[in-house]
Amino acid sequence: MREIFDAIQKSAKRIKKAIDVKDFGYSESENSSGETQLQLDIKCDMIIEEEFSRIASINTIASEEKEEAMHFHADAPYFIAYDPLDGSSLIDVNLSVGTIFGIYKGGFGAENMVASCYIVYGPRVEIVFAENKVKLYLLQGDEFEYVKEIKLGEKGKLNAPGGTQQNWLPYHKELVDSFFKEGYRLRYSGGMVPDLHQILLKGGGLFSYPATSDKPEGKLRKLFEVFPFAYIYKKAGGEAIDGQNDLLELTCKHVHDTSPCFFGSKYEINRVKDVYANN
Ligand code: AFP
Repeated sequence: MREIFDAIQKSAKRIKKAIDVKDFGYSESENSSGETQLQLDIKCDMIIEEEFSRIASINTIASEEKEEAMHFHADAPYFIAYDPLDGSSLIDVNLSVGTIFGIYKGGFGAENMVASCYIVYGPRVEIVFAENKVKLYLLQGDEFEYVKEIKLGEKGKLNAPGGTQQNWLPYHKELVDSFFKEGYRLRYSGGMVPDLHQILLKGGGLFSYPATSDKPEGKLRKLFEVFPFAYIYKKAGGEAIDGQNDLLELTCKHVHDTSPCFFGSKYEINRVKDVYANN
């Protein structure tokens, strides 16, 4: 695991440099989710692929930018799914973006998850790595330094509701509104990494990306986005559900499967469970 964390740190530094250029343009191709790929998305994907290809303990990688998984070492234990540049449509307006990694042992699937990690590229570059504990690291000069362990409170103050309101189910809208009536503040940039990072570091709250009328299975991808953050939130003392079920109990049939998802501290997730159980 140490060599995987080292490869993630090297990737973070290289991706930070790749982001800091004037013009990166769009490529001719689309990714597996049908989105036009930024040349930068492809570049970040290649950086991570290159760093991981040097690690003997990695069996297979799957990237949001690649249609199929890529095999490295047949007898090695680790399978890594990653989103090289999540929220890349926010780059041109200079909002924070991130990279997400789900680390699995023996095969992809929530039941095999042994660690997860994300990088935030904002005013500062930070890494959050969760194995048994959730640890925050900050890039200082050319090295990442350990900052602290992250723990969620029982209840927070922030509400980050994803998806287009027009397509929310009525009871979901009532749920979101009820948090605002209770004094919760809206915090939503449209980047999963900074939005969930903010809730984690401010001690709690709720991030939701529900089933909507146009996307009944949600938007966010299980292996690259949903499972990694579920692992981190649970290890930090919070919870992560699809409305009813623990996200880490869901199965995943295809590399690019999606799921509705809710991440938060215990109080907010219990409220979600109550509403969704009765609808
Ligand atoms: P992009 O990578 O296309 O910018 O999408 C970002 C993202 O997958 C995730 O980072 C956000 O949480 C989510 O989409 C936001 O989606 P909505 O704009 O539909 O709320």
